[in-house]
Amino acid sequence: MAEKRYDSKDIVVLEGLDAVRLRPGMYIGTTGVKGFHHLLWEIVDNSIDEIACGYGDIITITLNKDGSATVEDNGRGIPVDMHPTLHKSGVEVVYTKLHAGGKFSTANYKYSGGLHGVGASVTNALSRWCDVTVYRGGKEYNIRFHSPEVNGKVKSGIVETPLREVGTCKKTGTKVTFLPDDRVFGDQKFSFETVSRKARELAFLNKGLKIKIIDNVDKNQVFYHYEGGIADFVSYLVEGKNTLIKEPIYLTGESENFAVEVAFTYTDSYTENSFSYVNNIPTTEGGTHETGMKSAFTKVFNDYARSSGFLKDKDQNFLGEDFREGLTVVLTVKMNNIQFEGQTKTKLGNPEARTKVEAIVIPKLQEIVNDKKNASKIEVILNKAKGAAKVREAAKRAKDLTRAKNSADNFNLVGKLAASTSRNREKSEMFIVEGDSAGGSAKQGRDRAFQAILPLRGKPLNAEKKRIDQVLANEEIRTIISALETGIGEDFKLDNLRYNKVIILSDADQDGAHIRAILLTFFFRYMKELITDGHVFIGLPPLYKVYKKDYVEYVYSDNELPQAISRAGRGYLIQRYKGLGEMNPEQLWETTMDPEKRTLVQVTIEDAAEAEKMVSTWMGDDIDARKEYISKHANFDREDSFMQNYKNV
Ligand code: 28G
Repeated sequence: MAEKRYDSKDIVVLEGLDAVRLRPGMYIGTTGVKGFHHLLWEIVDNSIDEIACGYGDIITITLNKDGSATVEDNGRGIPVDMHPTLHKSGVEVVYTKLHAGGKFSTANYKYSGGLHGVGASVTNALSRWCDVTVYRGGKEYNIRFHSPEVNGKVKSGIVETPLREVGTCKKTGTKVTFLPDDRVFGDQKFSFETVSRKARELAFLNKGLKIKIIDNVDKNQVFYHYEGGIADFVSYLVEGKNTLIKEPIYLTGESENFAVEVAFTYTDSYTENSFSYVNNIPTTEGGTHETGMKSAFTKVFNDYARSSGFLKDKDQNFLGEDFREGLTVVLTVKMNNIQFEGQTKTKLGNPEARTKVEAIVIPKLQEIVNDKKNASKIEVILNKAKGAAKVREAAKRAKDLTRAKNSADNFNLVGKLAASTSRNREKSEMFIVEGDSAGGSAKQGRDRAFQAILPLRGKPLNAEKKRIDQVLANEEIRTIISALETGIGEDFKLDNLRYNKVIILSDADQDGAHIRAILLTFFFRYMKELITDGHVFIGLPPLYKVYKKDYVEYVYSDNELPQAISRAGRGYLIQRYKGLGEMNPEQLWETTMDPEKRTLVQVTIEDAAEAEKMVSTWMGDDIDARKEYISKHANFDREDSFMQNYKNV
């Protein structure tokens, strides 16, 4: 491409900076931490644009002791010649003119073939002072802006020292230092953590870009540089997880003024982890570009599954979601005139993004799946989708069955649930109890107004190789679903919850741990909010009874046993409870169910995620992995991590 000549006249502009100070929120969203750091990213954006145009490769960000920040790049340097109509230098125009309608940043004007972001003037407007040095054509230039108070009114970002030549130099580039105005932001400081995190993201998103951060306040520094770009990003995201594909799959393509990059891999988890961006801006709510990518994946993988015979004539196509179980993907597009939608304006709305992404990704992905070298990777993807589809179908069957049962008999709940008599949801609890005999004791010992009991018969879930789909088909699980009245999956409605606490009571042994893990996995996958909203608990039955005549103490962990013994004094006896079933109704009530005395562990989403991982290993096909996992993690005694930080609820 022939080198274009740019001059200050190329800068399109207009509108004064006082408007920015009047309503900062219009330009930077908030004047909180985010907006404060946004000042920095507006400047860094210009460096990135310059480097993306092919000029320079490194950005240095310095956090200074006086609270200011410095950004330097080794691009061409902002033009310093006079703008023909504005009669100002290019650099002054960049720092003092606001593009009309620059609401919520500048996003609309990037990626238009080297047009730099128009946000630098916003940063200047909201700074006490802003100092710009340009290294260009063998000379060093400086211009300084400030925001003084004149007649009780702040003048935003006006020239303090006009542009002048201050020396000679060999290098080229731009260096900007600015001090965020405490009259706008209060006494905030740049956070090395925050700056580093965003800088790393930018380094991932802009392959080859070097970013160095120097913190002169807390004496810290980092450097980011990723030759693999978003492929390295994906590797970073799956660090510490079990990947099913060694190296991430990467593809890229470009049509006129539209560029796409995709990198992805699969892990053994069941959740999707996707990140998308447009012009380096995160699209947290997704949008048309994501839709295009997803439909490209679905089409290409389904076509391949069909043509390779993985799907037989009688088989249905996979759904898109089947291909996203365990998927970690990063998508970035670069385009013009981006439109944001959604609750937080982080959803790409441009309809053409969908078709353009499809038009680029479909043929590139076809090339990849048809490449013999990738055969084993594609096999992994298809098998993962097959597993996902199986679970999806089983879940649907279970749901249909539950619906059918619910409508058939609305009041007497199915199975062996002993419902509570009060309809007070706030106070109501459902105990899921391991074993018929403990279930029987619990039914007799309970406060029947508020406590419901669902016994899990014998070992209904004992088979190690049961998959979650089989679990869903299990009658007790279906009873849980209908008893809670919330529905599952997409239909889940927390507002309909019949029992405010769901309490799992299982034995303190391997089988008990297994049942508990399966139940948590079920809640994790199909009723996640039940956990995140704090409704799921583990009941802690005692392990020992230390007693003698006229003395009884229940002991809930091995740790506490010695003290209990010494409290009891001479002549004590110990009963060790091997299971809940050994307790009579009164004992079970007193030790485990009475809200005044019992100990419950509230299940966190992390606990449930861990349980899910355990169950998938437990039920997976890799027998060695299963054995290793069980011996490593399944010591469900009271000293394990799960029981460590229990609290009374
Ligand atoms: C260090 C902190 C922030 C920048 C440049 C380089 C040019 C430029 C910046 O031009 C004017 C408007 C639209 C093209 C462009 C230099 C062409 C030739 C530049 C930065 C001209 C702005 N020579 N480097 N702006 N554009 N670095 N770093 O701000 O038409 S801003």
